[in-house]
Amino acid sequence: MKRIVAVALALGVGTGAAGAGEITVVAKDDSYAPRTIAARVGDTLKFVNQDFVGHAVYVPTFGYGVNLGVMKPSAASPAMPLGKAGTFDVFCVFHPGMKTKVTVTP
Ligand SMILES: [Cu+2]
Repeated sequence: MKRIVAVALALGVGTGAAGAGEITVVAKDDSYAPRTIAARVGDTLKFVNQDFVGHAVYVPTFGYGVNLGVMKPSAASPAMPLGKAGTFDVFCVFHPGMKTKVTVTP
């Protein structure tokens, strides 16, 4: 019985205390919205492109580096799981001004 409770907690089920939410970031007009994101470990980020041009989501920060590839117009990125606490910036390969700052807390 104890083991089942532990698994439920690890999955963020039941208590609402743990992470595991999905946060949607919109790419539109060559910028990300929101520009700052407060997340919890266990949450996932998902990027949605509402622009008429492609965007390419990547994180250059050491230890958090990820490249989600190109999102065509009206497409979405693969989910980006947030596995550890910290702060990093998300950019677009094509548009240097596109940036959102993500802070992940335990
Ligand atoms: Cu872009």
